[in-house]
Amino acid sequence: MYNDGTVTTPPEKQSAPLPNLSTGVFSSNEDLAAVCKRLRRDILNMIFKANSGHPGGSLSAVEMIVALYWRIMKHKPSDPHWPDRDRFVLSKGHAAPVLYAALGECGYFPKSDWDTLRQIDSHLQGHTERLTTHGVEISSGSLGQGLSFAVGAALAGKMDNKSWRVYALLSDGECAEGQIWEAVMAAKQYKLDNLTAILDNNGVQLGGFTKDILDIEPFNVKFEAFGWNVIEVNGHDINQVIDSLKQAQSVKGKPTMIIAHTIKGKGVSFMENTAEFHGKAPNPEQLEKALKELA
Ligand SMILES: Cc1ncc(C[n+]2csc(CCOP(=O)(O)OP(=O)(O)O)c2C)c(N)n1
Repeated sequence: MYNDGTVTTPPEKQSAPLPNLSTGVFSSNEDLAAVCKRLRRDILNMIFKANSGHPGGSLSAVEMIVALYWRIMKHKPSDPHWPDRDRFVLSKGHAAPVLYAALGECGYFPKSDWDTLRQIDSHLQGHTERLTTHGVEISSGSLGQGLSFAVGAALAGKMDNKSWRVYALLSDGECAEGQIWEAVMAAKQYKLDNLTAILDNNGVQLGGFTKDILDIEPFNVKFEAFGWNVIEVNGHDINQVIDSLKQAQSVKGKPTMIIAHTIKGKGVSFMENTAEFHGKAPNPEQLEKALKELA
């Protein structure tokens, strides 16, 4: 358990030392395409081992998570509660494996913990748990709540004159929740230019295509009408994602919504653009095929 802020894992099981240990702030010059592939393999391996979990919406979010954790956010894996850290809010909490993959790769906890995904007593539950997992800012489960949390955090940062920023990752099906739009209005009202949300717009949810269940498009004019700065990117072009996140940092007086056009299940041919692998683990043959495609 990590709820007292201490790491209880024996030192020999800790992850490899991180770059830039003099400041503790994570930095890496690693090729990001390689990092993305590795995260996709991590996600599939941990979901396979658990024999349950959400591969589709985890795989679609890889480039956004890597852009944030490897290039954009100020964060210290050795000090998860560092007061000056940027805050990341995983609003689409079922995509916990992509966050666990990044946190493990960055050194927040030993990678061997991935093997405990979804087990009783593991700190890596199917939806994120703020009090037990280093690096997790919000407990999740109910879609629609994360943006409100992010608005509160961004408002607190402004009131205290802090320079840290807040990032939130949403999903398209999640935007059917009315609470998202309440938070969208509040963020505009309070001129939260320290808040950047990313919409993982993969067009597929649990039961099929979002347009067939509740068609929320066009997202761009909706968010603009609600007073947000809107940027659209190919969510699998990591350079576009990084550029958009940098642009958002210089926008004044309003929050930014990055609409990332993505593919559910990205990187694994038989998982792409289908609801079948929204919440299903691969079987041994499927895992083998997927890992070959991601080699
Ligand atoms: C309030 C709420 N209703 C239903 C669910 C069950 N649920 C989990 S994931 C999901 C579909 C999510 O689809 P989407 O938001 O598009 O996510 P992604 O495609 O990125 O995985 C649903 C309905 C939930 N977690 N919370």
